[in-house]
Amino acid sequence: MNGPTPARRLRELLARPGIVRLLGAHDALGALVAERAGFDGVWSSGFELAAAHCVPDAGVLGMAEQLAAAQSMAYAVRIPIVADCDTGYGNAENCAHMARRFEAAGVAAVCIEDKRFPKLNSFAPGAHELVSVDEFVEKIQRARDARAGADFAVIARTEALVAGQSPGEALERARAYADAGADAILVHSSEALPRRLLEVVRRWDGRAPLVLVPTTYHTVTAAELEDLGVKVVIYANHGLRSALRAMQETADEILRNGCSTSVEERIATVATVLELSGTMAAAHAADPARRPLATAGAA
Ligand code: SPV
Ligand code: MG
Repeated sequence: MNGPTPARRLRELLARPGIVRLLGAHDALGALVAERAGFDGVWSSGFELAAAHCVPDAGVLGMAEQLAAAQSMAYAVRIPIVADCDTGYGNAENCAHMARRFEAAGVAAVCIEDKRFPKLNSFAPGAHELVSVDEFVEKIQRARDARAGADFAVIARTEALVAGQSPGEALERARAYADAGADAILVHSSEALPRRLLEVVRRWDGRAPLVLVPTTYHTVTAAELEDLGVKVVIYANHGLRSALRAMQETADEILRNGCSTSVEERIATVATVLELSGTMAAAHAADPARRPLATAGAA
């Protein structure tokens, strides 16, 4: 493979000034859309993947399915893939296996969360139970120890605020996870007005980069988060949600009108689909040994 590995590219993004923006995806096409739009990387979203399979985002899909999705994204684009690995597929031993497999698949980073299995999506009503700090620290350490190269990143996500804990408790967990070697800390919140989250951000001592997912507090801009010291922002599910709405409208309209003419102006052309898929085919033809270049002129 030419150039730096995906893991190295993510390291470089984390080291350079400015906020890093990831877009959620659940397949190679979504990842390619993110890359072409100019996102720095892709969030391989468990929520999107579960929704695409019409199953709850509650630990129903396993590692093999999430790995296959992340691998196909890593194959299609050159921007780094950060894989949402839910709770790490079991105990610390499973986390070691997870790290080896995702790294070997060309993924830049894995992200594990401190929920008890089976996790529940953070926006779903119900009990959000966490594992102990010690149990999660062991998962982080085993995942890190299992890496083949030092660039591959392990991101630790705390669901303390989602579980109703205080900013102080969230900070305590975040500090323990960073001290255990997590390369970045994702602090999740399901609040529309993220007062408790912003308290965590303000009180964070910077021992590891902070990652935020502004799904419910979407009026906060990336520039504002950057000013607060946040390093990575993830738009976790906006590709799927926009595609879903468009697909529903198209399906309804075709049945209502008896033909597709009224939607043709709004939907992607067949030529666009051919071009996006053909880009990969052309790259294969040019050099079968090389990863396909998804974006013309990509470094
Ligand atoms: C995902 O995209 O799967 C996430 C983010 O984990 S969230 O859905 O907000 O939990
Ligand atoms: Mg998820």
